[in-house]
Amino acid sequence: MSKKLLDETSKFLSFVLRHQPQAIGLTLDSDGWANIDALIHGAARDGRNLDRDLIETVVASSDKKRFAISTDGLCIRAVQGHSTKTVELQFDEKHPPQTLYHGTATRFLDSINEQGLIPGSRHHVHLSEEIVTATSVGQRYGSVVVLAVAAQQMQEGGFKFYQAENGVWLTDHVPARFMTKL
Ligand code: HQG
Repeated sequence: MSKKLLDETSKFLSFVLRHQPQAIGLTLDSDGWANIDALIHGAARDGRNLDRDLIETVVASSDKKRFAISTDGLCIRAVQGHSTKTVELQFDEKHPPQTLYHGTATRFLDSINEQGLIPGSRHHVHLSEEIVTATSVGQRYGSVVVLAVAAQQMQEGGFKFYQAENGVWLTDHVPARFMTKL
């Protein structure tokens, strides 16, 4: 299987499992699970040739472990990053490390200083444990800046933190007073 096919399929799975399942007539349950046969069927209607082997290879090789297959093997979901309103993943609250990082573009800084970090179209603000990860996330939007977030201090102040299966940290909002520019 070529890397190109795996990358394209990963992007397609992110699109339908996080954002627009309806684009291929797919239904996700409130925990984000989609039936794999229905996914293959819906993708075929869209002219996309998915099969179980390809899906499993994408799940196993995803650099960020974006997807999970259910223990009975019947369903697949994205483990974080959703914008679709029909899904509400249940995350357990967790104690974050002292500092987490968020990579963004310099052109967003004025707005971030005003409003803090907000989820945008996704359900949460995404934070990383590693500066290098935050840097590559921010680079997607242009000239990158990494913000250090005083996560423990936030939690002591009543803010909630969650961690997705793939290690990405999630919170609802980061007020500007908890952030320092690196
Ligand atoms: C910015 C990738 C203006 C925010 C990554 C970001 C991540 C503001 C953008 C995951 C703002 C939202 C998520 C404010 C936040 N004013 N801009 N007040 N507050 N922003 O893509 O964190 O490869 O929704 O800084 O690894 O970039 O898709 O979030 O630049 O985990 O698996 O608004 O996506 O994962 O962008 O990335 P996004 P993100 P995948």
